[in-house]
Amino acid sequence: EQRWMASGVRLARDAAAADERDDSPQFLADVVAGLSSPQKTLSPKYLYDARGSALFEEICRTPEYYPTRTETALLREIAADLSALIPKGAALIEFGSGASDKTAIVLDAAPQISTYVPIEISHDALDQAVARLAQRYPSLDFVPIAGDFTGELRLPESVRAKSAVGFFPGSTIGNLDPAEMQQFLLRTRVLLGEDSVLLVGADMLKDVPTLLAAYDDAAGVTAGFNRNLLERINRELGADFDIQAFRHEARWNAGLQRMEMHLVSLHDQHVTLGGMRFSFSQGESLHTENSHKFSTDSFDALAARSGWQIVQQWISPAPQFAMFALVP
Ligand code: AVI
Repeated sequence: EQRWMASGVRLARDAAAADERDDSPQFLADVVAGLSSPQKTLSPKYLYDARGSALFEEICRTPEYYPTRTETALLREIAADLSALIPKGAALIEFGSGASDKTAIVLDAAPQISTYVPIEISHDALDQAVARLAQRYPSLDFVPIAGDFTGELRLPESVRAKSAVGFFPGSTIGNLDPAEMQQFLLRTRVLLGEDSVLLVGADMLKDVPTLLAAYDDAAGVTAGFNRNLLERINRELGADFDIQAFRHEARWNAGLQRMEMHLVSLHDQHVTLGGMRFSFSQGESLHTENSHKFSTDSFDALAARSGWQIVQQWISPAPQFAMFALVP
């Protein structure tokens, strides 16, 4: 068991080394394209380097950021219902597993799960999560996959032979654009197969002050998380962003039903990156994240156009957060 684990962890590290070599040309290309568009934009997936992942964990502990606490309490409440949906010997496949904090609730409630497959872009987070869970669940098989869960994924044969239970908590789905959400759900349907269940956590529409506070906490942790993206670009791509010359802003976009994070330029300035110069005028923003909020109807419509249907749903008391169980 121990040896198996060690090789699982090594596998993730090897993939990490390969990814680090390959990541930066894509990162550079994406940043250059994002800074060249009329509304300057960066993909939220780049928020999660080691520092960004640590800051996100810290956001989850702020009093204003209700989603994590609310979803955790909801999962505990519905654990027996979830267990009833999970077949014996199933593989639990988690998309964007991060610190795998909520996984233990499902694993405790459903000891019939034989295999855990965390898929996570941050190699550090993946390694740490697997090491921690392996101690707590010594008879569980681990198949960690270091990678981007929005990309093309393949599961090893040993996993494909089992009933698949997909787990996508945290309302991470809300960080995708609508077309990406649909693509993710369509791909996941193929990946998990006909007999699968997909458990998706989704943050629900609610009053705007609650939302604004959650994305702009008083201690400034979310602001630091947002600004860290510029620090990462400076560090990894040799840019010269003046971090202090940008302020964090959380906005509610009512038309598109989403929270947005922006970095707003405090004055006219320019930034150099990869031999190019990008100008920011005072008040111009760099859009760094969307976090879509759902209603039962909007989630149902999304599932329906992505080849899934809701078989069961659980919604917490306010601030409302939902868990949806989908089947093909
Ligand atoms: C990871 N994701 C679901 C978080 C969210 O709420 O959209 C990321 C985050 N951004 C700012 N605060 C938290």
